[in-house]
Amino acid sequence: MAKTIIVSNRLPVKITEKDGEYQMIPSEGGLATGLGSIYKQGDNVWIGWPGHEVTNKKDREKITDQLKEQSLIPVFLTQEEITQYYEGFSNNVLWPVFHYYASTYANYEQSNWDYYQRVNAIFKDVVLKVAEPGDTIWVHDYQLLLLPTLIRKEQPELSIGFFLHIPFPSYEMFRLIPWRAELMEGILGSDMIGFHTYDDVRHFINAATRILPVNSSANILTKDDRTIVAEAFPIGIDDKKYASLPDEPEVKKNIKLIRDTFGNTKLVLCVDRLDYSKGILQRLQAIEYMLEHYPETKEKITFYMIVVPSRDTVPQYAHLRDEIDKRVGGINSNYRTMEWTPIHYFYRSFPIEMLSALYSTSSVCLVTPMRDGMNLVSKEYVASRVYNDGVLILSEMAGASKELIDALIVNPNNTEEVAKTIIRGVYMPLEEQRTRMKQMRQIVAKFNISHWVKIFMDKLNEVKQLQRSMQTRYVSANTEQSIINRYIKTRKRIIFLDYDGTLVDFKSNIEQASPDNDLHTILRHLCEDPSNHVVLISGRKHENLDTWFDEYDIDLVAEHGAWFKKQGTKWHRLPGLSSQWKLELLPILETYVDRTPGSFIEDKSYSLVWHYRKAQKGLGELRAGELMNNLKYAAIDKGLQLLPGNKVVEIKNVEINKGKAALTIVDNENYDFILALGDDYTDEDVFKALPDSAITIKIGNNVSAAKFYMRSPNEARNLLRHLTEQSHVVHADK
Ligand code: GDG
Repeated sequence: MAKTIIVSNRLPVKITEKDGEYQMIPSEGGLATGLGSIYKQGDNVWIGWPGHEVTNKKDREKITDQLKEQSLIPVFLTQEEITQYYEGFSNNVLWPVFHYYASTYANYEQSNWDYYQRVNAIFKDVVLKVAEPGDTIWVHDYQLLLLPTLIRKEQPELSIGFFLHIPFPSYEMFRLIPWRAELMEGILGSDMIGFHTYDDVRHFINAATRILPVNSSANILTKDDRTIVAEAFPIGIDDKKYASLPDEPEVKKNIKLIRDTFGNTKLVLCVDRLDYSKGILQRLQAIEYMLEHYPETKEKITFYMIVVPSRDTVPQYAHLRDEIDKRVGGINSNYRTMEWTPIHYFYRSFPIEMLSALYSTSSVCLVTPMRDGMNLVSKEYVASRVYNDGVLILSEMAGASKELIDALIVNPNNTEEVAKTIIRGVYMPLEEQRTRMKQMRQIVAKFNISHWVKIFMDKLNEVKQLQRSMQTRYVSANTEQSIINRYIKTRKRIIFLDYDGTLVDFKSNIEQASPDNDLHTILRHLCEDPSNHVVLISGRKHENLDTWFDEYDIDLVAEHGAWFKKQGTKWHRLPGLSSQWKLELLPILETYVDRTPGSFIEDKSYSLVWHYRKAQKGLGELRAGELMNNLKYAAIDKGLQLLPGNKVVEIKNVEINKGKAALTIVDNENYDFILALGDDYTDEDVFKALPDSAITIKIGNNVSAAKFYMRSPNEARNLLRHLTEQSHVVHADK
C-alpha cells in the first residue's frame, strides 16, 4: 500500500545518551503532534536527523532499530556536516535572508553551500531507500530546499509536497543569494508548495518566474510540462491540548504560585526563542519608553519574559543574548522599587505546565517579532484563554497577524505605538477583551493542526489528480497513431491551423516569425493531398498571410475571422464591421506605450493589439491588467471584446470570432476528419465550436477545451509530418 514519508531536518525526538544506553524522548512540539496522525499510521515514516552525532557503527544500528519502533528513520550526520549545512548555510544564509536580515547577518561561504548540497543529497539517499512508486513525500522547511528536485530526478512519479515554515522573502531579497537559481530549481521539484501566508506565496511565484523559465497563472506554475501549485496553508496548533492543560494539577499549582507572586500587578508575557528576528531588543526599548513616559504604569505592570536558549554558540546570538541581559539589567536597576521589579527575565526553557500556567494568568501576551513565519506562541495563548479574556498584542510582521485580526496589531519598529498598546491592552475593558478573544479562539480552534495536515494532504492529492488528467491528455505515441489511422481511412478532411505559437515559436519581433523551409515542406505535402482542405486561421493581418501563403492551395482566415480568402479568390471581409472605435481607443493605448518601454501597438483593420513581449517582466503584466480594467466599460459600450493573449491584449469587435469563422467553413460539408491545432485564447473558440467528432489539440499547457495537448510547435509539426508521410506509404503500397 502506498505510504506517506515525512522529511524534516530534525526527527521529533530528542536523543540522550547515558552509560552507552540511548534514550529517545518524544518532542512535544505542535508539528510533531500534528504529523503524528500521519507518521504513526501503517507503513508511514518520518525521516530526519536525530539531533546527536553518532559515529560508531554499532550505535548507529542500535539507534536505528530503536527509532524504527516509533516509525522514525534517522539520517546520521557528522559534526562537520551539521556545522556547515545547518549552522553555516541554513542558519547563516537562508535564515537571515528569508527574515530580511541579509545585510546584517548573511554570510555566503562557498564551502557551506557545498555541504548544504551534500547533506540534501544524503537525505535524498535515505528517502529513496524507502520510497516506492505511488508514495507521497512531505518535505519540511528551509534546510531541505534542494530535496524535492533531488528526489524527483530519480523517481519522477512520486507525489512531493513541500512546506516552508519561515517567511518567503520578496524577490529583491531572495536574489541576493548567489545560488538562488539552484535553490529555486530544488523547491520546484515539488508538486505542491505550501507557505503560511498569501504574501509568501506571492513572493515565491514572483521569484520563481523571474529566476527560472517558469510560467504562472494565478497560483499555478508550469515547469517543463509539470503543473505545480503554490498555496497558503497557515499552520495551526493542538488547540484542545492548550485548552485542557489548565485543568491539570501541576498547572493549577503553578497558576496559584504565579497569582500569589504577581497578584497585585498585571502580568505581560513574552515567550521567544533567542533570535534577532523576534524583536526582543526593540520590545525592551518600548518597555523602557513606557516606563519613562507613562510613570503611572510603574508597580502596576510586570513583564514576564522568557527567552529560550538557541544557537548561542554562534557569536551573533551570544552577542544578542548579552545585549538583552544588559538592557533588562538597565531597565530593572532604573525602575525597580522595594516591592516591584519591572521585568522578570529568564534565559531558559520551562516545562509546558509552567508555560500553560503563564498563558492562563497573563493579562497580555506581547508578541512583537520583526519577522516570523507564523508564530505559534500567539495561538497557544489564545487557545489557553478558556474564559475568553486576555489581550494579545501581535506584530504585523508575524504570519499569525493575517489570521488573528482581532489582536491589537502593532508595527514592532514603532516604539511609541507598542508602549501605548501595552497600556491599552492591560486596561482593556473585559467586554472588549471577550469580543476579540472569542473571534480569535474560533479561528484557532477551526484552523488547528489536524485541519492543517488534512487540507495540505487533500490539496496535494488534488494537484496530483490534475497533473494526471493533464498527462493523459498529452498526445502519446499511441494517440498519435490512432489520429494517423483515422486520417488514412478518411477522404474528406479539413485541417485548421493557427500560426503563431502553434506552427512557429513566438519571436520577440512579430515580423520575424516567417515560415521556414521545414514548415513550407509540411504545408506543401498537406496541400498536395486532394482529400485535404487546409485552413490557416490566424490573428495576423491579411496582408501578412498573403505574402507568406499565397503559393499554397489553402484557405486563409486573418485577424481572427475578420477576413476570409478562399484559395484562388480575393479577400473578403465579414460584413457589417466597423472600425470607428479605433480612433477613440488608439490614444488610450498610446499612453500605455508611453509608460511601458518595449511595448507597441499593432493596428489591424478591425482590431488593435497591445504587445508587451519585450517589456520589463512584471511591468507588462501589470499594465495589461490595468489596460483591461481601464477599457472594461468602453468595450461593452462599443460592442468590443478584450482578449488577453500571450503577452498581448487584443481589442476587437464582438462579432469577430475564430470559432464562428471555422463553423462557417465546416457548415454543410460532410467532413469525415476534422483536426484543429491552436495555442491561444482565441483558438478556444474554434475548439468549442467544432463538432464532437473533431480532433482538437492545444499547444501549451494552459487549461483548455481541446481534447488533447501538445507541448510545442515542434510536436505539432511532427504530427502533421507523420500524417502525410504515413498516408503516403499506405497509398503507395496499394
Ligand atoms: C518556525 C517559524 C512558525 C517556547 N518556549 C518554550 C516552549 N516554546 C515553544 C512554544 C512554541 C514554540 O516553542 C515556538 O514556536 P514559534 O512558532 O514561535 O517559532 P519557531 O520555533 O521559530 O518556528 C515560526 C513555526 O516554525 C511553525 O511553522 O510559526 O514562525 O519560525 O510552540 O510553545 N515550549 C516549552 N517551554 C518553553 O520554555 N515547553
